[in-house]
Amino acid sequence: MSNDAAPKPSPVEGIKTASRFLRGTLAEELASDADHFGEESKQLLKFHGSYQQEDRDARKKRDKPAGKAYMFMIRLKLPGGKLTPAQYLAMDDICGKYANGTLRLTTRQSIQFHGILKGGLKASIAAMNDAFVSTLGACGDVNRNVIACPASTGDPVRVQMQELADKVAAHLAPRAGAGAYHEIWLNGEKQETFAAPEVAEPIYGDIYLPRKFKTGFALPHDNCTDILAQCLGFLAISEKNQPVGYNLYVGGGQGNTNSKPDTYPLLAQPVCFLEPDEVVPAAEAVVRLYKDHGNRSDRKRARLKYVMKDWGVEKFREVFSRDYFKKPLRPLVDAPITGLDLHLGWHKQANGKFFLGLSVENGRIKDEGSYRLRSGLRAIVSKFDCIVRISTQQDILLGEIDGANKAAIDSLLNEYGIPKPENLSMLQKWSMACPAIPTCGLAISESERSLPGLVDQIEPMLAELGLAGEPISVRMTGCPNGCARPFQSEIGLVGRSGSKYTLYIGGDSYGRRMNFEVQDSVPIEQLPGKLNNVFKAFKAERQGAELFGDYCHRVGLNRLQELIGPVVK
Ligand code: SRM
Ligand code: SF4
Repeated sequence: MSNDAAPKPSPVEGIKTASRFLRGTLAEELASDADHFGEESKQLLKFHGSYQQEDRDARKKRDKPAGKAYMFMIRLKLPGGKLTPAQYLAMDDICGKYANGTLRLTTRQSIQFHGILKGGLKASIAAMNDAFVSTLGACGDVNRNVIACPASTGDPVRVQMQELADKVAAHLAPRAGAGAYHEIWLNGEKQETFAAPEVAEPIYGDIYLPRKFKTGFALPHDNCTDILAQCLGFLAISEKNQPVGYNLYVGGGQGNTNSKPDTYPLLAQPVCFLEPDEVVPAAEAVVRLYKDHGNRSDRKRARLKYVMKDWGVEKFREVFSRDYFKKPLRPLVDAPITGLDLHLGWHKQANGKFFLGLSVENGRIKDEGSYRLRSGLRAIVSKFDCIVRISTQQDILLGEIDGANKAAIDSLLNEYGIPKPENLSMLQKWSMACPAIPTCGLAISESERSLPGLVDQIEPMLAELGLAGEPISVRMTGCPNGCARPFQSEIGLVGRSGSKYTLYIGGDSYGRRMNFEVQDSVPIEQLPGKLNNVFKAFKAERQGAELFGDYCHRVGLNRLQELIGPVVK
């Protein structure tokens, strides 16, 4: 037998090609009485924007091995995180009617709905589309939600960037898949605002991409979208506040698998400079390169970042330029990343109106006791007709607000118990957690439900040291897939098993650098004490206005390990 036989494609490859452009047997299974889908449909469902999940809390409570408590998550495709007031209010209605009464803002500027039962799936997706919001391609092996700085400042650079984000999203949206989507969820009706279904996929073909693909836009002084974590990144270059083009970055990603040492997070590499009208063709060219060269046999090593890693940036440039972009590449413009804006608080727009950024703890919009964020947002959006933008830090921005209404909105925030950003700790504003348990099937530890308690313990430590005003990013995930981008944060806490986390320290607040893995399997109760040792050393040894992550990076891994000490058994 020959050794050089092509590796066997993964089973998902077969499911995609046999699916007749994402149809499979989804319609039949949707119509059946079963409370869940079979394995093949479960894979195809992702392309339509939904994940089959299980209520993991219910699993723990059950005393007999009854069937799983199936439920579904739906994720919107929302380029740039933009919603009109009517669309936001429709999404709020849907979460109350079909889901668990919460909206979950994501790290890619989208909204997730959790806890939908199979019987409510079709009605939910139809209601989203009635509000002209699609879910097609929010998940699956296609270009995912395109992210771009959400600030509605109205400056020419952001305006162009946000328009290009829409264009890339539309260009890379599934076309034949749109036919399946309309048939299954919308009774064949075509939604006028979305691209018309086609009979074939002009870019993806019937095999789609080897794996998920992620695109982001950012500015050098405002990397709020973490573009170095993206498969494809466009960094806006401007002259005299006018957009002149984009530096192209390729090959970032966070996910890795504990049992596979050949998987790891990687930062995107700078490739070339593009003029604005080259952005869409370059996006298509990178996607086509990935389609042809990504690994289709091992889904754990199938992301574009591994093509970049295995080839190196020089070979990538050569193949990209010759075979896909089909033009010589222009040299990069010198434009280092120098900042990141959370866009919280009141800001003036170019048209004289205002936008207000509100910090949403771990992206969860809910009503709980006196904290009535969901009702408060509903009241503000309906009364003042504000546009809504979601940030990649899981926060919400309300825009197009008349200056005369600012005071009334501030008093509504008080009435609904919604904290103003200036009254929140820096730590809370700079923290993010993924959903993890009870909805995520891949979680090995808690995240969204654990981080707030940890933040509560760490805040007073920082305050006592006079460090409460420092921007220190803390990102927690329930497993190493990295959904809250923990490997680029100053403090990353990654679920290892149960209540133990791997502790990472030393990224920077602007997403330019990976952190160090400092200690594995740290029990959660030991984390505050260990971190406090590092905060104390930072306080004593920082140089000038050095930021926490920069200090940690400077002193290095050995010093950090010395500071945190061994795990206490
Ligand atoms: Fe993620 C899988 C949630 C952003 C890397 N992610 C999942 C799933 C769907 C679990 C699953 O496959 O069964 C999670 C659903 C949990 C739930 O109950 O809702 C999930 N990911 C999320 C969200 C909601 C986290 C959040 O706190 O907001 C984010 C939704 C983004 C969106 O709106 O599209 C989310 N996921 C990310 C990011 C951050 C980003 O894109 O900037 C990453 C790291 C970047 C990257 O892709 O490398 C990320 N998610 C993953 C991975 C690892 C992929 C890999 O390369 O190995 C998985 C697992 C997988 O794909 O097999 C995953
Ligand atoms: Fe689930 Fe892991 Fe992503 Fe958290 S990081 S949502 S646990 S896949």
